[in-house]
Amino acid sequence: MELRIGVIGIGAMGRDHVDRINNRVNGASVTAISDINREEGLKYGAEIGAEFISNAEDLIASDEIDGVVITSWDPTHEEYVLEAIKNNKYVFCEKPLSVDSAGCMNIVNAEVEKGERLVQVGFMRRFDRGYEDIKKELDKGQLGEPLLLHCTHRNAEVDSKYDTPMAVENTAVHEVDALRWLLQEDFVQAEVILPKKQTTNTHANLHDPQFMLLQTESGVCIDLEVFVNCKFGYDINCKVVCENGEIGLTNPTYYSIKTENKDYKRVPSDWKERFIEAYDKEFQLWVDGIKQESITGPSAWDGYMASVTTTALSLARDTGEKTTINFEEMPSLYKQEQFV
Ligand code: ISE
Repeated sequence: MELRIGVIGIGAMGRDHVDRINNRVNGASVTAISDINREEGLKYGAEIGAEFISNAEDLIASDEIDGVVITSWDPTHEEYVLEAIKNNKYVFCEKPLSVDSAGCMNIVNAEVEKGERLVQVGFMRRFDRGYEDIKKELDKGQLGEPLLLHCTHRNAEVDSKYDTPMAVENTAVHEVDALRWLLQEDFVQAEVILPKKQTTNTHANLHDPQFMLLQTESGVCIDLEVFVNCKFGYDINCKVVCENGEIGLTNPTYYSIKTENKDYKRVPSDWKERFIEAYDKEFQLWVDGIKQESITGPSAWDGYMASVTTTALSLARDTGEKTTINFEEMPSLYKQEQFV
């Protein structure tokens, strides 16, 4: 049976997910969409053969929808996810699950009250072949205990709406989730250094680059450079220094060009290119999970833990001090698949 998916929010990310659900993921297609821009929604709906439902709550409640994808404006995520849970609908929500930790906790509580997982959060890095392979190697144990991680998250450039807090909330949040999953540990301390020397390619509301430090429960130290106007491409690096060796990501490239005494390799232009396979895999897992009535991808609890960590990073940046990360106890609903 082909699942009927409704997508709320048809900006760039929403359309990207519509394309993958309709063309690359098996077993589902987008049959309805909703967006605050009625004219765009009607036009796009006609283009992809999906019904346009102007009210997102009506889309969520519809008997003709088996799963909901939320790619709308961040402040609307919490309300739509809660609505989906109320209507017993499986829901895939792009990060952030909510704009704050209290909002994420509302979702955790609603799911716990239902007694089953309905929510998957869009942390796609866990599905990237590079991170998966690093995790497998670390789990084998031959490299010994991880001690330090050196990471970079570089975007070629950002627009003038991207400001200083977004470096944590929109960008570093990916490392926050992926590294917690990789190390199978929670973070306990955060610090942010705003280097005095900034790139001239930034603007008044954005401090760029930023340097972030996290420490896990067992004492693993992570440094993360977030540099969102690096100019040369989308460059994601993660090196794990262990007792008996080092393991790191390479940018997936499928060819190199040799010319004029140089050897060129492509650097991806953005996250949609760099993580295309990871996005496809996360959606296939979600669709298969709906069919099997068992959602196993990143959970509402993972969304909450990412939020408490980014909140601490933001506070650390604003105060210039090391900040302790505090979190609630994990409900048993999430225990069996913790860090899978
Ligand atoms: C963007 O929102 C994303 O989610 C990308 O993965 C990230 O690399 C980028 O920095 C964010 O702005």
